[in-house]
Amino acid sequence: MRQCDHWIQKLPIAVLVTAAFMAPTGTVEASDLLVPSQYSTIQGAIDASASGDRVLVAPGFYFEPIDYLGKAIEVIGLGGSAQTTLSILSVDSVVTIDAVSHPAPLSLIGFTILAGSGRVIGNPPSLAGGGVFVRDSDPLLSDLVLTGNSATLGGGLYAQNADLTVDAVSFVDNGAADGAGAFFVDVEGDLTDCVFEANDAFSRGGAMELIRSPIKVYDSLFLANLAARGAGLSFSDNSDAEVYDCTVIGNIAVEHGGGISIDQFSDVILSGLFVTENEAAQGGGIGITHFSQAQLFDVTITQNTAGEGGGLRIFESVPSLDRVVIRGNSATGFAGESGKGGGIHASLRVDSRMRNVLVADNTAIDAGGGIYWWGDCAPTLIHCTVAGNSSQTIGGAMISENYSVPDIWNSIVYANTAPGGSLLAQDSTGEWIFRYCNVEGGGLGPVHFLNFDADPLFNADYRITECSPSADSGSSTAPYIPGTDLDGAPRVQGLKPDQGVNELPVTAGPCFVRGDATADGIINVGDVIASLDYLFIGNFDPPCQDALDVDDSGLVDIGDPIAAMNYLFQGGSPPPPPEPVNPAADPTADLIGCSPLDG
Ligand SMILES: [Ca+2]
Ligand SMILES: [Ca+2]
Ligand SMILES: [Ca+2]
Ligand SMILES: [Ca+2]
Repeated sequence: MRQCDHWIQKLPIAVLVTAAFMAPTGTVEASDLLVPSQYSTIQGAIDASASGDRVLVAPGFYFEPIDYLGKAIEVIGLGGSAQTTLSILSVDSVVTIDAVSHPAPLSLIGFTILAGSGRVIGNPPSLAGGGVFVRDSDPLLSDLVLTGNSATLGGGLYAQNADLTVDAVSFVDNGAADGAGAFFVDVEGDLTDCVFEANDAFSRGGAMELIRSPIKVYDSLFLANLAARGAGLSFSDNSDAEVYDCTVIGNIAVEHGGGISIDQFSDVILSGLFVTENEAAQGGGIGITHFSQAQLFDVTITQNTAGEGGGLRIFESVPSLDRVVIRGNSATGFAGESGKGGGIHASLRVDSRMRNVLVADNTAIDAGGGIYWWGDCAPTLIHCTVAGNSSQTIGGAMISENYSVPDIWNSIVYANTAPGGSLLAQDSTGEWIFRYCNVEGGGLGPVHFLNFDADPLFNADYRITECSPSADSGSSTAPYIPGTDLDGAPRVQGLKPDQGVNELPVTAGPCFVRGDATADGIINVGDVIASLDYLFIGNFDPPCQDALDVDDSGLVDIGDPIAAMNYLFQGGSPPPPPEPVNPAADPTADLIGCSPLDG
């Protein structure tokens, strides 16, 4: 048995798992070196160790920089980060893991790492990795608290040319020029269950800056960090990273990307994110700039504030958005910015595809309460709802300028406000194409297909409700119809897709009164006349074709006005449901529609 067995009962579960699954390899028997019982310092134990060994550190406060000296060893604080602290006074990284190529397990587990200031690298020289410096090595970093460290690059952690596994690490109150919590260059790997709080970068990446680093981040919190750009996360220079199920809250960027900045050819996937209460001069929630192709899926961007682009600012980039909520953000014009684009500010060839996107309750001090499009933008919006937004000038819903032409399908633009008259607005070169949309006040410009204007019957979250005229009023010919709605329900239910972000179940679909062809709530001779007109003259455009199917045969033909007359004048039975006391969806499925666009 190992001499460390008496420690086992004190080991955190993560350490036990590590010990069980990472048995040392190699021909020489691996050893456990105990600090302070066998070696008075951690470095003393490392000096005496060989690759494959473990250095097991008892709880306490250790005041020394440690360097793995290129050895593949595990350095484990047996009491965990809450009981084991490592710090230094000299100008150095507290922990250095450099050029470890041996295949044995390499890890740093169970320490609070405090007050480091980094190692000198590069020319001109920078200080890198105040707390932990990793280069040319692939360590596991687990159960660490990196706090009160500073450096030029990576106040808490600097990693270069590494494949990291970072699990349950807190980065708190670190400072740097770039990447105050962590700075990654040419790094792969995963971060899971991490917390980045109150880190402060002078330039990019208050919490984390990634350069050419396609890492994956899971289940982490980015809270109250500061930077010039990307106060939470900053991705630049081809960082094709993926971020899942994270919360980004209360971060502040002096310039761009309060919560997240995605810049310079970075194709980032953001999924399951909640981005709220962040601030920046441009792009309060998220900024996507310079040829980046982010994919946002199931992302909520709410209550963020910026000079322009309160929720999202997109510049010269083509992100795609699916199932995204952009709500309650504001463009205030502060920091000398335009005050345009309360929800989204999109400029210069933003040819994005946006599906199931709710843009609601955003405000702009200047044009474009919901969305501001400028400069050759040709986005396609499918199943979007733009509602409840306001501007203090023009374009409460949206504004399209400088040769931009949004192509908008199966969507709803309703209940937006602006004092400048038009709720949609455009300059002399901007344009819109609306198809199969419900647009309050109608659209602007010459190219529109089959739209109408009728109260969509929103609930408090801008979902259409039972009997909405937008039910079954979208077109199945729209491009890129998504498989689900914003809430994950099957997208097409009933005869046709619904307009806007949500799809009603068949039973809540278009509502009508059978026999009431004129939709005035009464079945009388006027309905018979309208029905005959529809069948034989063609002047009558029925609000709902299904109301004409008096006998519910699934066909509208001469039998229907005959059935109506029989009921009205001969004492025949009334039309089957839905009846005047309870307008409802058709209880018997057929191929007759009930949209204002049918007929
Ligand atoms: Ca439908
Ligand atoms: Ca009637
Ligand atoms: Ca019939
Ligand atoms: Ca029927």
